[in-house]
Amino acid sequence: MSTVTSSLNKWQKKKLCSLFNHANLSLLFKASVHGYNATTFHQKCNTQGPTVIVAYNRSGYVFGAFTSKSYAQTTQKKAFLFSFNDKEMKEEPLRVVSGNPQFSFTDNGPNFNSLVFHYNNKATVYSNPGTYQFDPQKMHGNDLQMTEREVYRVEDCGGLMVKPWRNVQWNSERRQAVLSYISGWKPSVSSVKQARILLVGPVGAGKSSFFNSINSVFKGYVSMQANTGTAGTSLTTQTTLGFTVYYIKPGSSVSHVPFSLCDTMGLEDGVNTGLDVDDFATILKGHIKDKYQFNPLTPIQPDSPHFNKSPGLKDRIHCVVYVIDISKVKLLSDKTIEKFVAFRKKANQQGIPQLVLLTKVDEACPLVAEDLKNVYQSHYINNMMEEISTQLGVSLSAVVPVKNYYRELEIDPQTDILLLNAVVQMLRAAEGYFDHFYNPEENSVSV
Ligand SMILES: Nc1nc2c(ncn2[C@@H]2O[C@H](COP(=O)(O)OP(=O)(O)O)[C@@H](O)[C@H]2O)c(=O)[nH]1
Ligand SMILES: [Mg+2]
Repeated sequence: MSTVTSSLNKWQKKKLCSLFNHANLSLLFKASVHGYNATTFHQKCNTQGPTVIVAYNRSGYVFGAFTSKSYAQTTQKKAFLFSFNDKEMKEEPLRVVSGNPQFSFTDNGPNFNSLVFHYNNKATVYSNPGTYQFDPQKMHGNDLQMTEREVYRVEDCGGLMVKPWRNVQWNSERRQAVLSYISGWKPSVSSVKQARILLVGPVGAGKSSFFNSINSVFKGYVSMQANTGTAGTSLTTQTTLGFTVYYIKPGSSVSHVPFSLCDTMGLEDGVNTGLDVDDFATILKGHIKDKYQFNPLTPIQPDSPHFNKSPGLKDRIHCVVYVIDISKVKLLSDKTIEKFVAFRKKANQQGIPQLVLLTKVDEACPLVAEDLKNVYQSHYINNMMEEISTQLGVSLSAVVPVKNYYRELEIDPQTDILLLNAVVQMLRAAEGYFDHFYNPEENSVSV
């Protein structure tokens, strides 16, 4: 049997693998061997789990698309497009157009609305940017004639380390102990009853789900108080543009837990979209009141009824948490990173401690999906935590992974423990703010 070999050169393979944390790419289909034939294509590729399709054109572009589930599977997939070009190695060696899966599967083959790689049994692609807003020039140089097309199965996440690199006690005693610790925690400043924790991150990162999850841990049952879902679905403006302060009341108690979670609109990277850096700074200082609706075109004005003119220490943000989907760490655009860095600068100026919360660890690594206790043994999770720590310039100790409740009906001790550990880190960070930046004698913040 002849071996079908990949047309990717070493550099191209490395670039591509970096998107999948050095997963193995196993070649399933190659047009020059199997033909530009839809029947063979479907036979070889339809039920292969995560795959990446790669097209090569005469102009030297290598471009394609990833889907997280089998082509033929109708349940929701994650998908993204990518493109690179040998000639541009120095400038923009790899471009990724991320986004919600806008994918349909037709007789022709996978359609990433609208980039169709297998089209009319010919060596051409159909390209007409639709839901995926790609620039055709950058994607394929407007050259739709393919010299080759391949499909690879994306395999594995790097396996497990022998020992976990952070120690977590996964038993129910520990869960109870952490719950009691948090419930009994108090800010060291008497005028503040609750640490105010701000959640910021791209739409769909899991900010609202994180609040729901923490609320569920304290309630003792899964509660979906905050609306969740990704952009493009039936979200109301209130959910996408609002600033909401959430307080949590444990099921067994009359008083609230000693922290509140502030959910904000998404941090998108376009002009006049997403949370503005000035609005962010205004939130940090405590000027923005609960239920404010952001206007991406203009920052909040001091005459707004939602503008608190003289915020106290209790209204300020005591800890900022950047929420990021862990499987998107490699896909963050330069613009998004720049925005995070601008936010970090503002928070640093005000001496506010910051953490990174990496969500969806279950989705990112199958070994963690199988058993959450593998979270600190997964090479993939470890790599992503290190990567984001470098990208955003935060120490690794400030990066915490979680799995949110998002489809479960019952809480589960392991999920709870990881979530509670994240809260402990947030409270410790907030404590640092009170210790370092608050002068009780002057009753003021010294920044
Ligand atoms: N697998 C998985 N999915 C999650 C997790 N957290 C959130 N999600 C999903 O991601 C979607 C977007 O989350 P959401 O909380 O609305 O994001 P937000 O825009 O940051 O508030 C939700 O509909 C959930 O289905 C997680 O930890 N694991
Ligand atoms: Mg939300």
